[in-house]
Amino acid sequence: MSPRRALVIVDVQKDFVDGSLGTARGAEVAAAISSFLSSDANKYAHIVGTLDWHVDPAGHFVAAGEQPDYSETWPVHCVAGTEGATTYPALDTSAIEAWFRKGEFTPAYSGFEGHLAPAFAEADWLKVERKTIGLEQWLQDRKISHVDVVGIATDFCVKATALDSQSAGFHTTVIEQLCAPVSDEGAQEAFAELRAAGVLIS
Ligand code: VGL
Repeated sequence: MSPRRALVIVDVQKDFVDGSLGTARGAEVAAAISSFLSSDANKYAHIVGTLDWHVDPAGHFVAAGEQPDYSETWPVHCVAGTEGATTYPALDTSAIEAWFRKGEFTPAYSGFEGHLAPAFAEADWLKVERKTIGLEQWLQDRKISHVDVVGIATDFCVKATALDSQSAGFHTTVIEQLCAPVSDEGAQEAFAELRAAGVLIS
């Protein structure tokens, strides 16, 4: 069977570009993903996005008066329903077919912890708990064999998403030029870990 490829675009949200957790290359990467989509979208059977979407994410946000460690505790970011959680305007979202939200009530770095964003009103979403389908099942239902991962941040959510993708059995590639890291050092460590797990870096 010929490969069926999906593109997973991770967390290209305002807070991760120029908001409370901005990344040096976030804006450039958002634009680069858009131009990649204009030339290469037809390579993919499906294109989806993930969103960090926090309501009350248990210890993920730094406590009042303390400093974030930028590893487990972070400045407040991507609060559900706020401007900072929306996609960065330079990202062309027109080819993105479905959105998977993660992190409502726990820290969640991997898009595979996400669930399909419901089509009903925002206020209702906060009252229902994750009754929608997860990313792995969604991709399996569509007979996807190969997953490419791009987005923000290389060393956190891109890494976690690609590792979960590979261990769910999808042949997984991270496209380095379409990812922005929190730190360059972190990105190098992430690539080593990803390669060791069998993920391709292109
Ligand atoms: C992320 C830090 C905290 C990410 C999310 O999207 O990579 N990084 N929360």
